[in-house]
Amino acid sequence: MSRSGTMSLIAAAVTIGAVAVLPVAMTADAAVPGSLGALAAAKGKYFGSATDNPELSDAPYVSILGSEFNQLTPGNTMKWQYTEPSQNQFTFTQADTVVNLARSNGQVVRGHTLVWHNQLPGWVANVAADQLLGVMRNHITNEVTHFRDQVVHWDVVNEAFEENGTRRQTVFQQKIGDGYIAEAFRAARAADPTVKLYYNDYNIDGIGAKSDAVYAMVQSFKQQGVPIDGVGLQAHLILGQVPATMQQNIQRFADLGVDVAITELDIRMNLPRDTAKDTQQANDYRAVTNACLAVTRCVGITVWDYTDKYSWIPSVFPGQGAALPYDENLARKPAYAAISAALGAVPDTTAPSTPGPPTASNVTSSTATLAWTASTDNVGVAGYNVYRGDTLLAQSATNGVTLTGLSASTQYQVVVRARDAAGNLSAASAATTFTTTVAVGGSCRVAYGASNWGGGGGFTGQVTVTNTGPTAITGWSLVWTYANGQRVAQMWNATYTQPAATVTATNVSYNASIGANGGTQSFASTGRTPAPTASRRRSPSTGRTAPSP
Ligand code: G2I
Repeated sequence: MSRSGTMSLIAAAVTIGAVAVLPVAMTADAAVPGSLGALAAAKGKYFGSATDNPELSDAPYVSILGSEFNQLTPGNTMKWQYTEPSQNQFTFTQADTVVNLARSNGQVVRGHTLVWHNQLPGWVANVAADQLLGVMRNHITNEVTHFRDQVVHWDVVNEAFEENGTRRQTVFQQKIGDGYIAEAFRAARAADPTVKLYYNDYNIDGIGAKSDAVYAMVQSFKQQGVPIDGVGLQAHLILGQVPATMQQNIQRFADLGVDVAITELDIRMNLPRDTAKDTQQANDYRAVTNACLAVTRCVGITVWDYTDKYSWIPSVFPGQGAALPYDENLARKPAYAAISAALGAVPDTTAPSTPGPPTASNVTSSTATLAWTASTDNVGVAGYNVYRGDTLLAQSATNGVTLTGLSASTQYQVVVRARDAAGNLSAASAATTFTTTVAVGGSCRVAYGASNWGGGGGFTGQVTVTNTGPTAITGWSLVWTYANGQRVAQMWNATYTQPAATVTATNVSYNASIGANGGTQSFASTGRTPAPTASRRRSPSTGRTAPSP
């Protein structure tokens, strides 16, 4: 069978099944319905992500990596520094880990990269000029042979041009000369006759001096029969600066008879993110996706990792970042929705089912725990909103929540509505009513001093209330009960009532406030005999205490 296009292979693998010549890793048929990978596959393309070995211990990250994308690129571990750290000592362990993960996910792999001036082990620079071509061929032969039938593309040569279109003066350029790129492609073809061979670079996304130079090289390779199959546009872009000529540029390469891949897409912004930047970024991702979709030979898009958590941008461009479709908490950003929509996702207009009525438990003066029967949704329930009337009291990712900050001694009638990721809200559940309990809180200490006068016919009382709690009190009453028939005769700095044995003394306007953590207020009284004896008691209630004199 021919290898005329990556996705025709994928389609063949899906429909024909086990075709002997097909690498297992090319059956990118496991994409989860609705994922970016599945949507792209339906358009005959892939949507992939770079990844890197240290990230593979992050289980939530790996879960999305496996379910959302149908193509992976190892971000580092296929590079020369990792694969041939000492001359002719090849080690592919880390890259194999990524390839095996991709295979288990049914994802195709782009090989990145064989010949690059960066991340080269130090020994390469010391190779004699007349030896370097042989060393480069040996590297290519070993790596391409190791990954034969495991990768669908190779970035054979990476970043060989300067911005003005001249050749970058790398060690390969200087010691081998202009012909090194063609030689690299020939060596790769000799080691694997069917893998797609790419030239990959940045700032060749739109038409300009640098992409013109790459265009001229591809054109001459085609004329001379140098085996090149594709051009990788890295697309490390800046917010609001998707080249207007991107689609035209993709098309002109396609017209030369090569495939085009968007190989390292990210769109960076000046931090911090805000809504306007997120919207612009979504528009930019849409534009890039549409540019690829518009050209049949644009075979797919790879984001240079999918989450801001693992982006290379902030360490290289200080103050910039947030360049990817998922944020650092692995939540989808507006860019995700824009890509998804551009790839043809059908908008979700189906609301979740109505949740069951909430039941309230553990009701206190300020909190209550609610639980309800979960809703279902055609795509997935994203969470629940709890309302009191029109007021949103709380949101919850699960079918339960503890409400906090409620008012004491207050009746609450609440309903729950489920929501999905598209923002569809279910109908409201049946209502539940509960009443918060009476407020308690704070604490106070009361000091009471009394002395007899008038030959035992009366007494004076002096009371000091101390607020031992952490919050100030405004308005207080002190309640106590006389044991032996005493009556208040007169009171200063408080008003009082004494219907029987129990006295309630309440602040007057000028001593209503008692400061936190030890603030005090005092009042005094005279009373009729016999004088009481006991004088202190602590009570836990705010500004209300009940000493038993
Ligand atoms: O620079 C962005 C990309 C431009 N196109 C070619 C790509 O291969 C390149 O990828 C980046 C990786 O994403 C980075 O992860 O290449 C960088 C090196 O030029 C990689 O950065 C290196 C750091 O510089 C090292 O300090 C670090 O040890 O990653 C290494 C592994 O984490």
